[in-house]
Amino acid sequence: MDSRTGGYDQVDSWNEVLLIYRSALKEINTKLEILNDEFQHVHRYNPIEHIKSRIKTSESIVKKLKKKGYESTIENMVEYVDDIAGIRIICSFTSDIYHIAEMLANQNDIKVLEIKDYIKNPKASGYKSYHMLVTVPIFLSDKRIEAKVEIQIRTVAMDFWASLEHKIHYKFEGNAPSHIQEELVDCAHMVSDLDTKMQSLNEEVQSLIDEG
Ligand code: 0O2
Repeated sequence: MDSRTGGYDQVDSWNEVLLIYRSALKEINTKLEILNDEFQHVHRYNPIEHIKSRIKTSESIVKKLKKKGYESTIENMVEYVDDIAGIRIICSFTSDIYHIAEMLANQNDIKVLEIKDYIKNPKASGYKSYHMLVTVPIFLSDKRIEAKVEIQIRTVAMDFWASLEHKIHYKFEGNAPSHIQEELVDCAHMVSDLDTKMQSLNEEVQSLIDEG
């Protein structure tokens, strides 16, 4: 059983596992709604444009386990598949991403297991996004479970790029023609420039608003 999570030793059916992951998504969604409302109250704008959450399909879980060389057992799913419960948070500006990540990490019932900052260190494909792997406690009638959730935080522009790249990746089964891959890298640079410009424009406007 995953040494970083806990309580699953008393869970014996896949339906109960799903119930736990669905509950974890609800917990994180509620936390995000509260943070967004508070941010609106203090700073007069919403850092979160929208949130998408999903439970990974059993086919994708089995495929991921197979790729990693593990048998398809409930134990292996819980231990080795980190994104059974996934949340994607879409923000307007890059600075919002770091604010949200910090606000989440500061909640003392959330344990941050891993951070992958593909904004500071983009993938070779051009992919940019901020990934947090966290656990959140789920209280059932007779036990407490620390459930894993993968949180991806990105801007609208990064999300636009990732959606098209994902589509192309699947269409060509990971072997897109090189000119398409190169154009995607070019687009990723344009996305970064756009995010930088939009953020500085917003900061300028915001300071004018604050001056009154
Ligand atoms: P899906 O279909 O989105 O669920 P892991 O395989 O998760 O144990 P890995 O690959 O090191 O380990 O995790 P990483 O890098 O944190 O990536 C996990 C997820 O990030 C992926 O999930 C994608 O959602 C997204 N992602 C990572 N790299 C790319 C990329 O180059 N392009 C796009 N569009 N998305 C990316 P899945 O399970 O691969 O896919």
